[in-house]
Amino acid sequence: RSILGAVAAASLSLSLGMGAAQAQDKKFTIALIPGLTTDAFYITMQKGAQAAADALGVELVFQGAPDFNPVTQVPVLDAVIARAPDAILIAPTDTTQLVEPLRKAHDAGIPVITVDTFIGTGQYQTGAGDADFPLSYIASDNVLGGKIAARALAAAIGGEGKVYVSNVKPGISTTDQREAGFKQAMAEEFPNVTVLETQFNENDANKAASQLQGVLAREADLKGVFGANLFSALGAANGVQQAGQTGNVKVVAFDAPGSIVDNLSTGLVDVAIAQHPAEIGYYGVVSAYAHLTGNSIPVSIGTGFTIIDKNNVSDPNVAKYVYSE
Ligand code: T6T
Repeated sequence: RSILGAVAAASLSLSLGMGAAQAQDKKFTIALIPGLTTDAFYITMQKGAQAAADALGVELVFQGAPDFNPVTQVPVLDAVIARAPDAILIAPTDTTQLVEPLRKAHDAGIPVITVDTFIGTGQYQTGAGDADFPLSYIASDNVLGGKIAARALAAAIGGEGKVYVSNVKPGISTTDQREAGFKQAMAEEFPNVTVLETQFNENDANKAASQLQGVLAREADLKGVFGANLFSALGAANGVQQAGQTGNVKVVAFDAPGSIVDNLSTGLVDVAIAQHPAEIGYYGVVSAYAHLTGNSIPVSIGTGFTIIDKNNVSDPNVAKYVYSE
């Protein structure tokens, strides 16, 4: 390496506050614990995290549970803590039930960053001493996402009629916030839309499909449904199709796996709101690395959305946000 190159590298290291030897010699291990492993959203997040890990020479460990549930996620977290990684990135599956399990990591000196979901209020590093110990929260703006969904569904149904939210279960920060944003926008902006009682499906698309048919049996003039995450949306859309109501009952989907996006052209799904999970994973690893090399990091990082419908779905700049399976 030229002297100039060495000087440039050294001054970069210094300006970022990291010792050059530390930055070059230590290979960090960063664990990523998703909400569940078999979900295109988290598979896409893993890809983004791996891209950052490769660029930074970090070892990424991806370890999760087969379903979105604190009962199965906490043992995975305990096993990861026992391996003493240099940092933990986690999508906590419950705002309260993951607080004490994650405090164990914090008490063991392992930095915690939450990705996608948060614990407590999601306000970290406030000095409140409750669930404020994670260093950063990296995610979509889920309240805004719910408002976007409300506006899209209201437009699809012509601004009036009955709709409901197909959701997972209370206690998950992301889907709680999407429902809140959806209801707020409907109440403030669309007085002629009636939002019926939320149907909770425990992240089971089959349950979401039968709930759609149940609501339709009770409310024959149902106009639309907002699926607040991948499995809620997929199930609701399947329910509409099975009921022979494609195009009559409008579907706005949060998340954008191929199985949802493929249904835009058939008219079964009107709009898919793609999150940018690869960016969440990427910035998760970059932030952990920055912290581990002596830099301060933002307490929250917001990633964006891409709104997909039948008119833009084949644009490569849109299609690149369809999730990996
Ligand atoms: O919608 C995503 C994620 O943001 C949410 O926290 C849980 O569900 C998904 O993983 C989709 O299945």
